Parts: sequence; structure tokens; C-alpha cells
Amino acid sequence: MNQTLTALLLGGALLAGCQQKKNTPEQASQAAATDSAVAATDTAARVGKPVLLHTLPDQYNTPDGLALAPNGSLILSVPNLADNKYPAVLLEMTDDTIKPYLTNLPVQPDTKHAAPMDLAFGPDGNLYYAENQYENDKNFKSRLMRVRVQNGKPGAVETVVDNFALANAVVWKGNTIYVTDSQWDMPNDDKGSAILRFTLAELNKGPVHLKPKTMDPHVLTTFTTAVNETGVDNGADGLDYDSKGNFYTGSFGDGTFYKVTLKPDGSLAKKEAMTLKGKKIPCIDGLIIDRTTDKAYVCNSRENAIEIINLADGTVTTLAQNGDTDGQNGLLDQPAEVLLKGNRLYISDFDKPEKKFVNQKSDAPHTMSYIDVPK
Ligand SMILES: [Ca+2]
Ligand SMILES: [Ca+2]
Ligand SMILES: [Ca+2]
Repeated sequence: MNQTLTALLLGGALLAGCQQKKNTPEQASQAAATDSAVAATDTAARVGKPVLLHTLPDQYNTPDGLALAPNGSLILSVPNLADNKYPAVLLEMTDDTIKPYLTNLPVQPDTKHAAPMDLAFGPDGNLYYAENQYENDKNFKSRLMRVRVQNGKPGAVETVVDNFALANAVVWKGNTIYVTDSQWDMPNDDKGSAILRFTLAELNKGPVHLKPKTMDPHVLTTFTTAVNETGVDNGADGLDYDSKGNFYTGSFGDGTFYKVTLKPDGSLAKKEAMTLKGKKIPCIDGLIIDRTTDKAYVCNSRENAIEIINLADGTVTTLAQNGDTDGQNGLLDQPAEVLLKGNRLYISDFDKPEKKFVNQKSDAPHTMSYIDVPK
């Protein structure tokens, strides 16, 4: 980061701090009142200080997945699930600019929509994205897609895996891509979800066709959602691994945080629900692990919060949280995905609420936020 930017940021933080101290008692009581069922729109952060990065037009209404590109920019998926009369796109952004990266994403033949969620560059230099067709069709129409990248430019897009129910997060580790399916139901479990994995060599042999509602050989492990008052049965969502190669995922529907340990041959050694201390997280969306500190940055979508889980001891601390908001000024508006680049945590404000979420409605502005995190 250059000196000028650092100075600007420090100045901004100081100014924001001064403004926060000027909150009137009326504002403070208003913030407290938003804990009740019907909330007035919040205008202040309660914890932390998220900063507005980009404001997006209505044609990019539901920002989601984030990937770090080889050139240092970020690729953002915009599935437009809140208003899909606009086609889904991928955008390319820096701290100063945001522009289209790929706008002709192939639609799924039955749903007639593209729906890119999380994405990541593979060891082959191509870009892979998971699709969430679940809201268009619950009958296993989601896919894993590959964008051929040549000389830094996106080219043809092809299906590499189909028959997911709700492909969601992706992460490459070596030559294997791990994918969560938040709705991988089984014949005896309609609250199912799973982590699946595929080698690059296998993807290069042609499309993989999953066998829905089975322990397909690509299923690493499965989970069952304990459905709560939100009524949401989506399970395994965000996914990443720590410095020792252990994987972690969280349940969107019930907030359980799972640690998944592999044997040297890549098969499952152990799956355990971690006991967390300090705060119960009711909902986990996207997450990223800082492998230099083994801390997980977790989107608590339901409570408009970003939580930090110390993987060494399970301690939870809240990095940022606010009440219901439209997202202006960078306040969290249902954060769904995070990406850490250096000390900067980039946040997608998905803004498409479920029942009992702090976020009450999908609204303009559509926003990206960031927080510079202490190491
Ligand atoms: Ca289900
Ligand atoms: Ca908004
Ligand atoms: Ca909102």
C-alpha cells in the first residue's frame, strides 16, 4: 500500500471515529431498538468500521464470489439472484475501478440462467466457478464451470461438472478442487449437504456427471442441517483450508462450523463440529482462512456481521456488525463472501435476505465493502 493511501485511510478512520463519538442518545437508543423484530434502517456501525469500496448499478444487484486473479485484481461474481431479469456476470475490480470481465456466461439449458457463485483460479491458470441454480430449479441443475484464460483474457466457458443441487464455494488445493454443495440431499436426508472434490486430470478428461442423492465417489463427506426458525435447510457453504491442510466449512442454515481432516491419500480421516467460544454464530456464508495466522474470517449473513474464528482454540470475536441497512457508506448489507488480500478484507454485500435475517430487504445501493484487519 502506498503512503498516500495509508494516510488517507488513517484520516478516514480518525474522521469516522470522531463522527461516531458524536452519536446522540437518541441514535444510541435507536440502534438498540433494531434488536426488535421490525428494525429502522441503521446508519451506524455497532462493531468495527466497514468502508464502502464500490457501488454497483441495478444490473449488478447481488454481488457474491471473489477470486484473486494472477494480475492482482479481484474477479467478482454477480449471480443477480435478487433480480435476475439482469443476466449474471463476472466483474473485475481493483480498489479504484470495477468493470465487466465476462458478460456472456452460458445459461443452463433448462433454467435459461447463469448463476455464478464462488470462483477460483486453478493451477492451470483457468478460472473455475460454482453455479447455484437451486433457486431456479431444485432438481440438480447446478454446475462447475471453467473459463479458459489465455494471456490474462477470459475466453470460452465450458461445463466441467454437472448435476450439483446448489454448488456454492470452491477452493483449489494443489491439483484438486473442493466444492461445497449446500443441498446435496440423500434418499434418507432431505437436509443434506456435502463437500465434493475433483482432480484437475479428471476435469480435463471431459465433463463429470454426478449421481444425485448418492454417495457419489466425488463426495468427500456429508452434513445434515438442523433447520431453525429461518426455515432454511441449506448446509455446507463457505470453504477453505488452514496452514496444516485441514478444511473448514460452515452451515448456512444452522451456523455449525465443521473441521474436516484428510488422510495422506486425500480420503476423509475425520469430520467434527467445532466447539466455538465467545459467541454462537447462527449462520455461516462465505469464509476465508488467513493461513499465516490460522484465523477464519466468516460471513455471519443472518446478523450482518463478520466473525473471526481463531482455529487454534475456537474463540469467536466479531470484526464488524451493524443493523438493517441499505449498504450505503459501506455498512454491512448481508455479507456473503470475503477475500483477504494483504491486510485488506474485501466483502460482498449479497443483500438478498431470508426470513428472520437482520437485513430486511434487497435494496439499492448494491455494494462492496472492505475492512483493513489487524494482524
Ligand atoms: Ca434439502
Ligand atoms: Ca443494498
Ligand atoms: Ca438491504
